[in-house]
Amino acid sequence: MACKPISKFNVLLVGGGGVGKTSLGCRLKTGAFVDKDSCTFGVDTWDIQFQTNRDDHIHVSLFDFGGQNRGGPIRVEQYRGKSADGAIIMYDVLCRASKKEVNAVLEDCLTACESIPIVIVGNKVDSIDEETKTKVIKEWEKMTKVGKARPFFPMSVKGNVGLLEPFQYLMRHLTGDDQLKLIPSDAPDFVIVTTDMCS
Ligand SMILES: Nc1nc2c(ncn2[C@@H]2O[C@H](COP(=O)(O)OP(=O)(O)OP(=O)(O)O)[C@@H](O)[C@H]2O)c(=O)[nH]1
Ligand SMILES: [Mg+2]
Repeated sequence: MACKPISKFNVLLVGGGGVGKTSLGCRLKTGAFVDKDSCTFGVDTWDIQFQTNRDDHIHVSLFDFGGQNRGGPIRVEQYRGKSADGAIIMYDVLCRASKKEVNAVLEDCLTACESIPIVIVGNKVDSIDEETKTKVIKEWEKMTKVGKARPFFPMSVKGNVGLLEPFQYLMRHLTGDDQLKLIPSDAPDFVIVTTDMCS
């Protein structure tokens, strides 16, 4: 059966060290959550196919940057080199230092790729209670209203919660289709279709 052509987008996945970026790439690609630290050196690429409600797929090259290295001009050049269509800035809701880094990372992204859509993800919400989670969301909503932040999405890679939302936001923006939905696969632990059926 003929498949519709696949839209392809490049997305930066950036933020401090240990916030869960590689865990997200791995979860989306394989369905697995690996509960151990393994620091990324340089940048890894995760090629992921998202199934959509339009009966097609969207291919995302997700560039997972190690967060241990400093930002600045080299980082900006590296971001620029990826011809990014969008970016996800991740922090760890338990780690103040990683939250503080968000602004600097946002600036680097904007310097490298001026007009791309950018979202912020607060990962590891499995480690906080509902009340704290609501507070975190409200804080970001306030900042977004006064133009000091970008859309915010809570996530738990470990708990498989909120993985699709930031991508759906970016893909809606990039395709201009605000009805677009990314569809989770039926398998309970797999959120994404990763087959290459249309390639
Ligand atoms: N509790 C909890 N732990 C998580 C979650 N996501 C990732 N982790 C853990 O956080 C640690 C760091 O995860 P990584 O994915 O390696 O973090 P990273 O952002 O890629 O780190 P760098 O490569 O150093 O930039 C690992 O021990 C993960 O198992 C989550 O949603 N909840
Ligand atoms: Mg990593």
